Amino acid sequence: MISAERIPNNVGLSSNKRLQRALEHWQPKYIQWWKDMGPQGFQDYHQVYVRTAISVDPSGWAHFEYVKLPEYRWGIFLADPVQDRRIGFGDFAGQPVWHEVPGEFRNQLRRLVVTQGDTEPASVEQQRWLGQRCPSMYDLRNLFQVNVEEGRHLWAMVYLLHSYFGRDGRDEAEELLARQSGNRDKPRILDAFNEPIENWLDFFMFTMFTDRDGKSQLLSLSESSLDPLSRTTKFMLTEEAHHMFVGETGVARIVERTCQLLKETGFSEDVRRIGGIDIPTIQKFINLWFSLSLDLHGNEISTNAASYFSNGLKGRAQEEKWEDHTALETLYELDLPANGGLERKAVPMRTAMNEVLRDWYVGDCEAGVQRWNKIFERHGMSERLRLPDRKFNRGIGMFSSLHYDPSGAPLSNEEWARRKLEWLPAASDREYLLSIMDRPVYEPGKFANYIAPPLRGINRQPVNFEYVRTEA
Ligand code: BYC
Repeated sequence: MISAERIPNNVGLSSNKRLQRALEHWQPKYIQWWKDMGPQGFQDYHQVYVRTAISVDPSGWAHFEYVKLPEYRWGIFLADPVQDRRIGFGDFAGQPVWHEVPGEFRNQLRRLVVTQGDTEPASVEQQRWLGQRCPSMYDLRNLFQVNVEEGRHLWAMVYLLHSYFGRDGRDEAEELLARQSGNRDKPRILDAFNEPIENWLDFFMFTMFTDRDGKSQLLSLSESSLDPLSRTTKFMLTEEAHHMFVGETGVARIVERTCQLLKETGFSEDVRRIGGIDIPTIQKFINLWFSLSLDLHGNEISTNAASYFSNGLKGRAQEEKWEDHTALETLYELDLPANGGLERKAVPMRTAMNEVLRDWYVGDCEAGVQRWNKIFERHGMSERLRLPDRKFNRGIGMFSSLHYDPSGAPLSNEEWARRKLEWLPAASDREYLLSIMDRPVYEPGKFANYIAPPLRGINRQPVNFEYVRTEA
């Protein structure tokens, strides 16, 4: 039986019979999906020290407790309403925001909500074996925190589908549990969410780069004229920050440990021989996940993106920072492939909205990479990590049929085929990573050899706190 107590919410669930009925039908399927496709081996006997939002105020928000994963209280939260909120961009700028879905934009909005919703369970599916290879109990707990919150983000999108999109919405909510990451017949919608995440370097890069796409897409959806969508995504953003923290600090701790290992051996050893992760491998995983996540922003020139903007469905990240909110007269300059080279062209700003968001995204990623490079500086080392050129390894957009190296130099098909594993993970790199991760570290306060401990624990607990415990 669905009750507001089991499902913390600020959407008036206890008085909304229609939503209760819809969730009564959907929730058991969700729990079944979570058990089948969620963290493998940690469903029945483990309690995890997680943050569970029990209300939106700061005390409810920072509530930590031990929970068995299937008993996590997935809730439905919206950010506080803004009085007299007005549409901030596009053709209807200045008009009051919508509290219901306008019929003419129903399909477009549903598509956006479904695409967003699809990524959430996909990521849980991708990560479901990682607990068996964790580098520490601290990391295990962080993985599960990310997983339950992605689950909650699915709930958020399902809330929108059930509440605002009628029968179609209910069908889409079921489909969100039917598609499966990497499944040949019923794959997840966006490509990056069909890639396996089998080792912890993949996981940290995913939470650094792909969750950051989550941030840029949620920022742009939080500008939406559809007020419930805006308020839902604003609330999701508060959780996204922790996911990127997990990714950024995870890679930082690997870099730190690699530097330590190199130093200990007087820079004379191949770091792999002493169980560390070498810098070229770290760089390859940056190249992979950054390029996959660039693809998630869609085509450089997109009539879909233009019409999302015109209709006020999806804005730019931090739309208030832009001066012209109609973007009707403005142009956007970008390099397009032409005659075997590149040509700088100006296109109508509205058609370039995916690229505008990608700009924001690249800047945000760049800042993170610079923070990693500070670790080398601190160790007095000259090595540096870098983002590959935007044209590198693209599967979506104008550069997807062309090849470039990480510095952006064009390559023939043959050169690309011959050299791509210099820049992207090879099967042997993955085998090596699995070999150093094959034994999980479950002892509190202990860390795998390839990663440094974090600077501090979660919620002011010590690093050696028992973040995951087995039921007596
Ligand atoms: N893979 O005009 P375009 C997150 C398709 S991550 C496969 O650019 P549009 C999270 C596209 O469907 C954030 N196909 O497309 C992170 C279209 O197909 P059709 C997720 C792709 O519609 C970590 C065609 O190409 N949020 O939250 O503007 C863990 C034309 O392209 C891809 C959102 O995605 C791709 N990568 O699509 C957990 C926000 N890219 O119709 C969670 C909602 C494009 O021609 N979605 N196509 O058959 C959107 O805003 C937009 O749908 C897109 C771009 C940004 C995805």
